[in-house]
Amino acid sequence: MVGFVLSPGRGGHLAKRGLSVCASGSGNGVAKVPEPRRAEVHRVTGETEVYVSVNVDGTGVCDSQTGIPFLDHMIHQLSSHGLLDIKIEAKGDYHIDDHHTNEDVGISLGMALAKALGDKRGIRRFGHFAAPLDEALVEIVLDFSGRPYLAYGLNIPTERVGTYDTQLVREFYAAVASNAQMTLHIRQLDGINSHHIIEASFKAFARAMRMALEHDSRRLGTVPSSKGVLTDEQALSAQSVKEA
Ligand SMILES: [Mn+2]
Repeated sequence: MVGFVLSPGRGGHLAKRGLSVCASGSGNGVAKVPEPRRAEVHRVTGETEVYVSVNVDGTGVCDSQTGIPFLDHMIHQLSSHGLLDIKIEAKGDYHIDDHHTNEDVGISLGMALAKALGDKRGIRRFGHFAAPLDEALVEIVLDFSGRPYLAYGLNIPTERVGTYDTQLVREFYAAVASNAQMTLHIRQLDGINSHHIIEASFKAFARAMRMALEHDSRRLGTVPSSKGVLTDEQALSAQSVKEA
């Protein structure tokens, strides 16, 4: 397994311009009926244009049109098993390959999650799940710590699933972890079929996120950190400035 530290706001090889972000409903911890945690990101670069909306308190409604069919299939796993409402519209420089669009969808989804969660009051913070898909078994352990880190342990035996380059799985997870400010460990416990291994990882990721992001009533709306802070606001705002 290879671990590496991600710098917040990664994605610097892309020429960024035209970033806009809005968020609502992060809550103040005293509302009787918490507002749904939603955010939108519209991100435009010289290589891609990506729109993402996320409702963390959703019911699993998904409309993903990334132009990359296998990635859409995986986004549907996140939505369905994470009970996240996700809408994605993306277009990019597919004539080169799917790399930029795949990564920028991950960046935008991670940014939308970070914006929707705000200061992360009341969440459980940690999540873990091990999901099987036939012979494949993948475990995800994650922490919405404010500290981007990815330990990626998938060994996918084929270069492609359909038209999807399986190297892009790692790129997608790295982009989400970096921009959602998440510590993310992915362990493959078993598996032979590439489609099964990847899909098991997304199912486990979805359920682990659901565990981490659900409301912890005993938290009483406080930030689940002994330091009192779980969001690197400086990194988030620096990213917005850098990418604007
Ligand atoms: Mn499948």
